[in-house]
Amino acid sequence: LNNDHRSVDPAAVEMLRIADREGYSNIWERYEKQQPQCAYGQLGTCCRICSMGPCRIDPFGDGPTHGVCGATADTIVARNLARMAAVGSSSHSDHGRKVAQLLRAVANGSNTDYRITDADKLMAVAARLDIPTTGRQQLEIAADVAKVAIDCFGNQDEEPLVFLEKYMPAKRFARLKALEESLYQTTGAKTGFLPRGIDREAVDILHRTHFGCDHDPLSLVAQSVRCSLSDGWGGSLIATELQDILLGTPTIKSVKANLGVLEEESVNVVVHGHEPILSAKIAEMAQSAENRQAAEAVGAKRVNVVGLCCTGNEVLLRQGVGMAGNESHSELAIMTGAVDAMVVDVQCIYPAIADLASCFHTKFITTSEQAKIPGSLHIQFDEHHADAIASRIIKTAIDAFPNRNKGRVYIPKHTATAVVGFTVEEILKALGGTPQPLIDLIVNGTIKGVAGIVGCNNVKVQQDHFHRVLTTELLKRDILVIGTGCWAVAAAKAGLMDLSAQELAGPGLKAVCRQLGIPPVLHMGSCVDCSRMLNLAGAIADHLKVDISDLPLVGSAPEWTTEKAVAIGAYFVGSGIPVHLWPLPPILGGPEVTRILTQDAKEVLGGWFFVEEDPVAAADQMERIVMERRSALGI
Ligand code: BF8
Repeated sequence: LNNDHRSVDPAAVEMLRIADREGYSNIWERYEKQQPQCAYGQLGTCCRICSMGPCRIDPFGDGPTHGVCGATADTIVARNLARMAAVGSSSHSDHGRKVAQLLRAVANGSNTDYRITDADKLMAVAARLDIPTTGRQQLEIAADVAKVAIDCFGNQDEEPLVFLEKYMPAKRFARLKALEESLYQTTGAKTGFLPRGIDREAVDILHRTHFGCDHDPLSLVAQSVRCSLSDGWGGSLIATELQDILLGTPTIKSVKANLGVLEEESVNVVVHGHEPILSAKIAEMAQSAENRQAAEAVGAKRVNVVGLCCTGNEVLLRQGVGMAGNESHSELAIMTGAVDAMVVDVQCIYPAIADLASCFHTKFITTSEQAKIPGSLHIQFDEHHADAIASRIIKTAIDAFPNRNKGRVYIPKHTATAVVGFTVEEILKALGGTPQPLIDLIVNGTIKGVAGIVGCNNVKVQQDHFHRVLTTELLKRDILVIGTGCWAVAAAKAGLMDLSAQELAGPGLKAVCRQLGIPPVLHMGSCVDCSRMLNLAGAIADHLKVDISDLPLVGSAPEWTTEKAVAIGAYFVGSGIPVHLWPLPPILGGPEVTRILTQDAKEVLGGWFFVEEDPVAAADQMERIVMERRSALGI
């Protein structure tokens, strides 16, 4: 069954057989039709910035070496990379902005559909931001937290982002500041690494990559890192922290993952996208007595809300909602014929779903003004009327249920159990309130180090293969694996987050996991929750009074697809964490950019990128980095 070049997931393989038989279009089939893909695009040497172009640089030196304006391959590659980082950062950060605005609305009483769910988290965030809490009303404190967050977006001063300054470990902050100063002294030119305003850093990239502005690869790469840091320690962090305040900080729980979470006898609502302000409400309203009765009235057992991708991760961790799959599962879920509604908000949604859904009774519902898809049903979400709109969406799914063609329904039976919800708070709680026990285990070599993985699915790679092999290889080597996003879904589906996965770990890690009753692979959330990984790294670094780049930590983005992954990779590197990537990023046509990112960054930032196509070799390299860092620390 697993003998399919498209996926290692048996549920996917079953669905792909149906797709082949029925002729359903899907990413794999459309990818084949795109072959051969443009080599200039793959190398990053295609420029479409002005109307004298498009220009392209021949990397083999047979054709033009400069664009019409004179731009070199390195300028073109660096500009394209910077724009990817700006788009990725903007996507995460704009998500964070909406959460901050919602917190403000809850605090001032203009939104009553949401509330402060986690008061302890509110206090912890306020304390971090030096907002006074003693003797003050909860909503007053929430208003102040929201204001600091919102101000981070529009800050017009030259000072660094407040969230970044308050959360980033002191040594890392000092290193980036010193780097800016030393570059100024040695070159006489300003190069910034510490972000100022979240919106500003993205606009800065749009400006400096306009025709005839910044052509210096180093300067463009530096701004890409700065903008990405405004995502990791800004927009994404704000999204995570404020979602925890509003929706609750996830706690450790056991859940189910894979297409088998769909139920033949229930109304199935799949939430897909990124913003839990919507998906958490849908999961909540599905439980209302009114909706339960409505479902029963059409002959269904219940309304079964399940998740896909990152918004799936959000409701998985907070509400224990079943996880239908990662990115490449989104079309496969529709092909089961058992999805009554797929409800999407923003990011990582294939527009092809509209056509596919039209072959079934499935309602494909878009909800965001920022993500409209031709062929879908648009039900505009408005957080000020969230309960009513979520209920309307559920009613739409219930109304679709009787139209289901039962003869076409096929749900693969596969599910795996996953223990998830390892926020920094839960990890510290398990360790007795301090990172010291984890540090001791690392120092005495029981655990060699920690690998943080985030990644998508990418049709260029067999679905989940890289995720599974890399993760398993790292565990074997006593490296604790933490992560988020579609990688986390892959790991959950593969059973790597089940307690039985302890058996796959090396002796040290296995003993620790057994003692704590945890799996060796920790699900920390959605992609904005990569900020949780930064915070864990930061907590350890601050505890030891060292820089993140001193710690035996390493990152990877296997099967990466999106511009958000570029931003995450760049803010890991900017935070001092080396990052593995596969497939190849579109930079190899620029030798100087490639050198900066894979070599020079090591010295300057303490984090750098490396690429490796083979998951076992990638694990070898990651282990090597961990061991080098251990010996540099003298442990
Ligand atoms: O933000 S892992 S495909 S779903 S980009 Fe998208 Fe990639 Fe999945 Fe979430 Ni992250």
